[in-house]
Amino acid sequence: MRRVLLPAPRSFCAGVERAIEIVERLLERHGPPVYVRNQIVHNAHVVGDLESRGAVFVSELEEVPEGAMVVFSAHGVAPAVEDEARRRGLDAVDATCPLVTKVHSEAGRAAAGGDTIILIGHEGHEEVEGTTGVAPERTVLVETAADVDRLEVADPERLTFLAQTTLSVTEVERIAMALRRRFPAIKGPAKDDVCYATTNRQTALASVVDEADLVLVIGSPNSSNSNRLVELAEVAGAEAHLIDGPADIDPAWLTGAAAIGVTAGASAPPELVDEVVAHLAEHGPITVEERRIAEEHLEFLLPQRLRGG
Ligand code: 0CN
Ligand code: SF4
Repeated sequence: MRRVLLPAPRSFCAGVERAIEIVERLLERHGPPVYVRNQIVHNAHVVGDLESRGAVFVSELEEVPEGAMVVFSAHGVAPAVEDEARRRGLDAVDATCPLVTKVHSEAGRAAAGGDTIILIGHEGHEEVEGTTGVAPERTVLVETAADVDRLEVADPERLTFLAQTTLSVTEVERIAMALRRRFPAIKGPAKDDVCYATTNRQTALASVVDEADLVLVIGSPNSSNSNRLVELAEVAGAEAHLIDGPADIDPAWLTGAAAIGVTAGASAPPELVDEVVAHLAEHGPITVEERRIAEEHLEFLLPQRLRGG
């Protein structure tokens, strides 16, 4: 009998649920179209579903008609984008996760205090663009511990480091350590900026990965936190694949896999986990074991104008 191991927590986090609910409520109250700048969260199913209900995803504000409503995605936007929305007379609704907003506030505070900000993150990711945009002239991106050696800073006594919320916890710790070693006066978050959901999904997967021959991570290719789960499994020596859903499963992967770990990134809907497990059951008898390492009860308030009802 094949074992299916389900690490928990997995799938939607509080920030993703909030972002999706914002778009849903706007669709209900105002009817389509509701414009959304970038993918509301990095998941093809979520985006496809909202699109079918009247959401229109755009990559530039220019694509939004004058005076229309536009939602900013969970990953946050640079202040310049907010300014542009205001200039164009758009009605902007901010679905940025409050934990990303918190990093923006820290960036603002550090910059106001005259610090250079060392941002740990991946170049080109939307969250990095947004956080960098808080103080673009004062922010330097580092992606690896090796980047730390190459850093040139104006004043090593006036530095603050911050991080993208959806990175590998171990990798961020490694980079933070390299920063502290090279710049002993650097200020940084007490722990790190990697959010509770990213951390929990990594810890949960780590608790089962040694038992799994194969790990399936449900998530879309552009989802940072989902990719970090695949990496974690690979580093631990398991074969791992990122899948958008059951259709992506290659039957050849299942041959000889006696124990399969199935998890999902923070932007992947929980129904997809059920669908993947049902698909695995079609390939022979399975037992399903959930392994929970933490409970998540966090819920974020909706923007004021969307509360109630
Ligand atoms: O997959 P996501 O939409 O985003 P990243 O992991 O690529 O940052 O998950 C939600 C996370 C946020 C913000
Ligand atoms: Fe917020 Fe973390 Fe979820 Fe991103 S992964 S939306 S930062 S809770």
